[in-house]
Amino acid sequence: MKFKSYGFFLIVVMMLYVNANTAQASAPVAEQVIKITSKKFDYTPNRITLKKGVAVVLELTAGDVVMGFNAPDLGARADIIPGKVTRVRIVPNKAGSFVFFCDIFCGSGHEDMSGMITVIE
Ligand SMILES: [Cu+2]
Repeated sequence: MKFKSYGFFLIVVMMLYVNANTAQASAPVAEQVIKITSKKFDYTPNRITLKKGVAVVLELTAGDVVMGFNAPDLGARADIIPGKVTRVRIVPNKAGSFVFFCDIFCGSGHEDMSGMITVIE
């Protein structure tokens, strides 16, 4: 009887061990999410620092009217529709400072609606 329960204990330990290892191997690495809100004529935040080669997801929302988000040097562009969350995934492949701006006319002040993404090594 004593031997039997010891065997059961061993099996449980083995199952936990296997389970722990599988969980470790298959757990996806969560990508950092950065929320950016836009309204006439600002992005908040308008300065973002990313790491080269590290993927992030920008969650863009618009407070009042349809806005654009365009970071041409990083190959990222999207329309931001009020009431919707627009997700843009960026994997920066070069270090430097890159401008992003609104490319949908949203009123007088639109031309100054921009921000900066700094990518560090
Ligand atoms: Cu605009």
